[in-house]
Order: sequence, then C-alpha cells, then structure tokens
Amino acid sequence: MKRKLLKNTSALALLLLVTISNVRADNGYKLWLEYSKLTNQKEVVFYQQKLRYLIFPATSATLKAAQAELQTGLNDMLSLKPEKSVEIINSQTLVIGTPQSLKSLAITVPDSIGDEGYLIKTTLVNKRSCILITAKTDIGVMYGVFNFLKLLQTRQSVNDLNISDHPRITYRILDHWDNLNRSVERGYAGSSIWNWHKLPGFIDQRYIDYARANASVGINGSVINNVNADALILSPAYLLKIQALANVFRLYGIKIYVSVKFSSPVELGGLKTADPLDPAVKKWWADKVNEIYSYIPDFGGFLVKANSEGQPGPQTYGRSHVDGANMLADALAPHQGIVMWRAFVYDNKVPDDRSKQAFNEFKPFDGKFRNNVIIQVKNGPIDFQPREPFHPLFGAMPNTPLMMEFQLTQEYLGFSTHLVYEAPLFTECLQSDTYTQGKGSTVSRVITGGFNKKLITGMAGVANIGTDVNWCGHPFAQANWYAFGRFAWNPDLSPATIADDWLRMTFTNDNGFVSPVKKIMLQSRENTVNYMTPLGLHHIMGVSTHYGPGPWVDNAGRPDWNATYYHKADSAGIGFDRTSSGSDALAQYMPQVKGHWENLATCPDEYLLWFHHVKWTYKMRSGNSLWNELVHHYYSGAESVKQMQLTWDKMSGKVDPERFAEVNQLMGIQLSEALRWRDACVLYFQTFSKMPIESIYPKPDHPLSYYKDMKFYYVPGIGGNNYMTN
Ligand code: GCW
Repeated sequence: MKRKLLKNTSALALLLLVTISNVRADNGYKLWLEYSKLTNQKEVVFYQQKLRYLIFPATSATLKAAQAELQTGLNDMLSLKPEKSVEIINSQTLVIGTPQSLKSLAITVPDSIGDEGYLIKTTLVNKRSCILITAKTDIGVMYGVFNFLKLLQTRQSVNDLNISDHPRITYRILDHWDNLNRSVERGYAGSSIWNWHKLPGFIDQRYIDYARANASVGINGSVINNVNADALILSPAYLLKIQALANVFRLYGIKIYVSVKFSSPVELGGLKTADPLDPAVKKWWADKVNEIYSYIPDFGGFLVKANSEGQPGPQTYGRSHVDGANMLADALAPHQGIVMWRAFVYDNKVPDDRSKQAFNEFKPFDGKFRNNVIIQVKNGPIDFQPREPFHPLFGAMPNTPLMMEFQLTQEYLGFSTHLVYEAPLFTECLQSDTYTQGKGSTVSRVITGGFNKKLITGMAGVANIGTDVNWCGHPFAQANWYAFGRFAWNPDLSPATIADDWLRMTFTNDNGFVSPVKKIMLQSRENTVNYMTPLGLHHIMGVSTHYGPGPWVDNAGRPDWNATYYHKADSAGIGFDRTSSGSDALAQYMPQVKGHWENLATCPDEYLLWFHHVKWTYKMRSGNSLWNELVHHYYSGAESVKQMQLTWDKMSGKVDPERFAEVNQLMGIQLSEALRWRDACVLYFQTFSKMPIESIYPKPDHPLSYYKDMKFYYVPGIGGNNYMTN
C-alpha cells in the first residue's frame, strides 16, 4: 500500500514536472523570442557551419546585452556556442560590432544608415569573406543582432547576405495607459507590469524581457503611465522608481517618457494656477524638468492629454494648446526632450460633429509649435474604432510634426478574447492617400517626414501589455505589439510579411501551420468589423466599458458618448450624414478625397454609413438593399469566426498543446460574443427598418430585450468602482 502510494506520488510528481516544464516552454511568455530548437538536421548543420567562430568584442553594456541575446538564440536554436576568437576570419566567422568596437578590423559604415540602422552582409574583412553585422552605434548593432536571429528563426539562408536597414521614424513609442495603482485603463491582460510598490528596490525579470522584446522590433521609447495622468508621477518618490526602470531600458535603447497632468504645478507644487504663461508656472516646470534629468539623464520627454475628457489643460486658464505645449517644450529643450501633445480633443459643449473637432482646433496652429513638439493624432477622427477613415489632420499641418497613435489594446476590438490581427487596420490608414501634396501623399509619407524633412517623426502604440503570463491576454494579441514595432520601423511593410515572421518566430516554421493561420490573421480584423460595425457604423458598443454591443445607448453622461449620436438610425435609414447636407466633416479632406467619399456612387461600402445617412431600401453594389446587406455583414462576420475555429481545430498537433487549447477556448468566447453582437444589432436596427431578416439566416436566439437587459459585472479595463455596464 505504502509502496503504491509512493509510486503514485512520484508519478504525480513526474506529471507535474512535465506539466510545469511544458507550461514554462509553451505558455507564451517568450513572445516571438521563443528561439525553439531546430529539428531539421540539414538546417542545423547548414547554420552551424556558417557560425563556428565569433568576433564580438562587447565593449559596452548594450553590446554585452546584444552578445548575450545572440548566445541565447544560437544556443537555444542550434545548441551552438561559437568559438570566440579575435583572429580567425573565414567563411565560418561572424563578425559583430561598430567601427570603434572592431577597431583593428577597419570596418566602415555608410552615413546613410543613420544612428539606428545596421548592415548584415557577407563581405570581406581583412580580405577574408565572413558575415559582418555592423552599425554606427551600439544600439544599431543590437538591432542587427536581433534581425540576424530573425533570419535563423524564420529559416532564411545566411549565404550572400546583403541587408541594410534603418528606421523611417525617429520616435517609436509604446504608450502605457497604466495607473499608479496598477490598474490599466483599457487593459485586458492583467495588471500593470510596473510594480510601483516594489520599485526601485526590486527589478522584475519582466522589465528586462519587456525591453528585449521591444528592442527586437526597434521600439525605442516607453510612456510608462496613463495619459489620464496622476500628478504624483512627478514626485521624487516616483522619479526614483522611474530611474530604476530607465536603468534597465537604457541598455536596450529605450527611453522613458511620462504622461503629465497639466495641473501638476497646482496639485504637486502648491501653486495657485497652472496657467502656462504665468512665470511661476514656467519656472515650476523648468525646475521639475531639471530635477527629472538629474535622475534620468536620457529622459525622453512628456506626453500630454489636455482639455479632453475632463483633463485640465491650457484652455482651463484661457490659453491655447500652443501656449501649453510650447511652455513644456521650452522646459525640455535644453535637455533634448520632446513634448508629445495629443490631438484627441473633443467637447460635448461644442455643438459640432465630434469627428471635426480636433481638426478645427489644431489646424489653425500649423507651424506655431516649437520644433520639439510633436502632435499625436489617432489614426481616425473619432476613437480607435474597428474601422475609421484616416484622420483629416494628416497632411493638413505641413509645418507641424504629426505622430501616429494606434491602439494595440483591443478596447473596441473584442478585448483579449477576440483574435484580431490589427496590421491590416494600420496599413489601411498608413496607405490612405491624403492628396495634400498631390497624388501619392499617403499618411505614411506624411508621418515619415516625406514632405518636410525638418520635422521630427513618431509613431505611438497604446500598449496591450500586462501581467498575464503571455503578456497580452491572448496569444495572438502579441502579434499586435510585434506588428506595431515593425510598422514604426517601416510603415510600408505588408501585414502578410509581418504575420509570416511573427508566426514562424512565435510558433513554428511548419508551412502547414503558417499558411492557414496567416490567412486567419489577415482576415480577422475584417471579420470583427463585420460582426461589430459593418459598412461604416461606429461607436455602438456598451457605454463606458465599451464591452459588447450597445447600439441602443442613448443616455450616457454626454450626448457624444451615445451610440444613437453615431448611427442615427430612424425609420428612413441609418448613418451619419457628414456630407455638405449634414455636418460637412468631409470638407476637412482634400477635394479628391472628399469627392470620392461624398459621392454615393464612389464611396466604398466600408465608409458608407460613416459619411452618409442612407435609406434602408438603398440598392447597394451587391444588388442587395442596404438592410439586407447590413444583415448579411453581421451574419457573415459571425460565421467567419466558426470558419476560423474549424481551421484552428486542424492545427492541433502542429503547435504546443497549451497555446492550442488556450486559443481554442478563446475562440469559443469570441464566437459567443460575435453572435451576441450580430443578434443584438440586427434586432435593434430592425426596430427602425421594419424589414425582415432573410429566411436563409437563422433567427436570433432571443428577443432584443434580452440583449438590452444583459448585465456585466467588473468588466476589465475601466478600473475604479465602475462595475456595471449596459
Ligand atoms: O478611447 C478612449 C478611451 C479612454 C481613453 C481615451 C484617450 C485614456 O475610452 O479610456 O483615455 O480614449 O485616448 O484619451
């Protein structure tokens, strides 16, 4: 009996061990830096032969970190420890460093690759052919190393290499909406990764891995706190904590920025006002900035949400955005810091269409900001909806730097239970033609400084990172973090290329997996648009939590938070008339764009109800009435989730069981939520159209009242005591 028990116990222990080791290997913590072991012996031999010797003098902390990364990668993937050498250069040698760190080898790097660019090439060094990874700076070398590892991770050849790359955008920044109490506004992946209480004494391994992951895709900045900022972030106690994080990030080329509350001089400094033109206020900020730099000599600067959604700002004191931004910019300029000033402003007291307000407020200020101010503009004019047309400010302020703000966290895209690959959304915006400088004036060219080389450039992504073991809540949400980094580096990359790399690095190189799953990813955002907000509908989700459908919402705190404000459904039709007969928001675009979207014959279906109020019986391109088309989109959106499930089911055995099961379960949740979106919206809009749901479609399971009455408690992402919605 005793022996049996013992046996059982050890079996259990073994099982536990296996489980634990599986969990460790496959829980998604390693992100796209999985470095899984190559199993194809031919490939292993191929790489091993190329990488027998290594010349990589680690003369700085950054080079040391890059060297460690290379060693981890080679060891994990190939069980390879190249012989460190100083003299053997031949076709089996990898030479890595800057011209300074490789002094004796007379390496040259063209100026054109800039401070962060790198070269990976098969070339002659000391008259001997080898693989050289070089850059002007240490961080450039690190980027080169990560990209060399990517070649191995994605099983590329390392023969005849000739890669030269550099970022097209200078400030490539993650914006964390993390509060000091560790809640995360619109965060769906656990708590804030910043453990403020334990800082500065305790450095969580996560901070290091976060920095590695960012550096691997070239992200070089992190705004660590919520734009709805707490003035305390600037207090000495927090500056010490921030300093500890900065010390970790520095090695990986990442600068820290903070979101500041405009009224900090009052709240923290005890001044009577935060009026930006008041000399005492100016002095307070200048002193504060000097203090920050005494802790963090390479501090990046400030992000500011001012006069928006209740936040204080210069207008609170009768001043303008220019007054506010320039005052902070002057304080930061001596230290080379920047101000990222958000254009996400709207006010329900302004009687105009919300989508027009940022343009109206900011365009008149073109050319008036200091040159270390960059205006941060969301991709669309409302608010990170599943689909929006590009923001009309892009291209409209030719003398002002504009940085793109994308949202990685899926506030409006199904939180962390829906598989939505956002790259197609990013590309749709980036490749939109603004026509502001004639044909080909894409948003991408505008934000990369293509029309005005003097302007600084930037791209921000609202982070989807938290304490969940896999960082982002959904294994596939990691792809949005990854894609953001790749786009910030080069906005013209294709979503398919990025998905391909990410899948290979994160899961497997098995084409039987990569190809069908890539298809799922590329289709996923359109699916979600279809079951949430097809044909240009927007902002019809649950009030305040933004969870699930809420097209009936008409009693939010402010009219411009009501769904009815946006869809304007009535017995005649549906949609927001933004043509000249309506709000005329279209006038904010160039005539070519305006003309295209204003004309019902040319307006793409995708934007139809964004710009037009259309009759229910209107004949669509497909031949369907608008009503039938709308119903069709909702049903096909939900159906596509079922299709996605079928594809994923076939992937069992091609990926580790943990992540397979996790995605499987999440797809189940996604399906039920997609069905709820579909049924709730179709039933609600039917109360206006009074038209039938075609009999080819199954009837919704419940009456409309059922969906309207549903309650959800403690929905994530809002913090505080807001525990209920709808
Ligand atoms: O998308 C909305 C969110 C707010 C957010 C705001 C903003 C940080 O619902 O939670 O606040 O945008 O971007 O400032």
